[in-house]
Amino acid sequence: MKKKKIALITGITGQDGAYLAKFLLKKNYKVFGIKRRTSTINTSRIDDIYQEDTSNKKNNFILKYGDVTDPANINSLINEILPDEVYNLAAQSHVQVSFATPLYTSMTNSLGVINILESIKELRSKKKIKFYQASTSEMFGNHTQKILNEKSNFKPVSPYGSSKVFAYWLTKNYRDSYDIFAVNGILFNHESPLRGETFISRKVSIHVAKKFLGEKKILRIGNLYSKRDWGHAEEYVEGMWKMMQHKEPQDLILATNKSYTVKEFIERAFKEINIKLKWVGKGLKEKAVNSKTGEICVMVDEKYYRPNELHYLKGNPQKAFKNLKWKPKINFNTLIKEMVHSDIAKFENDKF
Ligand code: NAP
Ligand code: G4F
Repeated sequence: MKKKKIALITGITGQDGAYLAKFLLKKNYKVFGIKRRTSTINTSRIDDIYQEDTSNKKNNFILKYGDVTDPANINSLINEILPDEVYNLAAQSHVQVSFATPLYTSMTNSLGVINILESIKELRSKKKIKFYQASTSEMFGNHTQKILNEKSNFKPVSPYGSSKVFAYWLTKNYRDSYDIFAVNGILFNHESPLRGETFISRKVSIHVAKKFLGEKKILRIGNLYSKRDWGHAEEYVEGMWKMMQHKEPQDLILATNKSYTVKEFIERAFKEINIKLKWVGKGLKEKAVNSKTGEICVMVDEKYYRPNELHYLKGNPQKAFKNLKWKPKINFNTLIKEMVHSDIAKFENDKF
């Protein structure tokens, strides 16, 4: 019988970690996830696949406590598990928060990568371990180029983006220097019902769902005019895996090649609950009212502006299509529909 492949996922409790773990279990992998100790339980995204009994040999999903900033912990876990593939999804992944916590963000997003790559390097005579790094479109910063590709240069505009550029180059350095199969997946924004609640897409879908269920609050929002290339996380984790199965390690973009403003996202989400928005005012005074009733639905709030903004993102996924046969199918409208209806179902029985 063919031996099961072993995957180790950092960032297992996050959006992508959860989708990737489920995807790999379906592919018959044994999956280990690294989870931080937290004062309140934060495993809701993976509770459906978690089994407590670690002695059961049929249990293919195992959680280990750890933190990518702790080299001793990472080294001992990689030595103990001896994975075939490591997917490094752990990050302080919120761009606005990275302006408030630049050092912590860099320790996790950059130095954490060194800890993993060093362990893989030290083990390479014993086992060839493949490495996936969760790189990001945020590395590109503001460009005049309308569609970004793998050759576009990096000029990040946030501590988060800068920390990820460092990690990108480390991944490439270890690949070139030590012949490690190490790849950067340069992923544009991807969302889902499992998206963190403070990212714009989920903040909006939760707000709209609660409004549908009777809540009266106003949605307070930052920059309405930045544009993002929004895909679905479930499709993107398949792309990660495909990159790791390719014969050559390659850094590839995953994106939809479509771009929409935050404003368009909000309009589309309200439309899902049959509210047509009418925008009035400008700048910090801009707001949206229900076009039928005049009720204020959305207001701009300076609190959500960033010290610097990445205004526009659109990626060209042609290379991933050609080399991996990876192509996103879920479009902007379908993504928003799924997110809003999932949150309506989630909050239907809750009091808020
Ligand atoms: P997410 O939901 O914010 O999840 C981040 C994960 O990293 C969580 O499990 C978090 O654990 C964990 N983590 C944070 N600091 C850690 C540390 N020091 N040690 C170990 N684990 C740590 O992010 P995501 O949306 O799933 O994204 C996954 C990865 O892809 C991230 O690296 C992100 O930067 C990158 N990325 C995301 C997108 C996107 O649009 N989603 C696009 C491009 C790249 P806790 O639950 O304990 O906080
Ligand atoms: O949803 P966001 O916070 O995502 P952002 O900054 O694009 O970063 C996400 O995508 C990156 C890939 O490009 C990832 F690497 C990163 O880890 C993360 O997953 O914000 C999207 C846009 C921004 O322009 C922001 O200024 O929405 C704007 N925005 C307006 N009001 C807001 C808000 N963003 C948030 N989070 N909250 C607001 O109230």
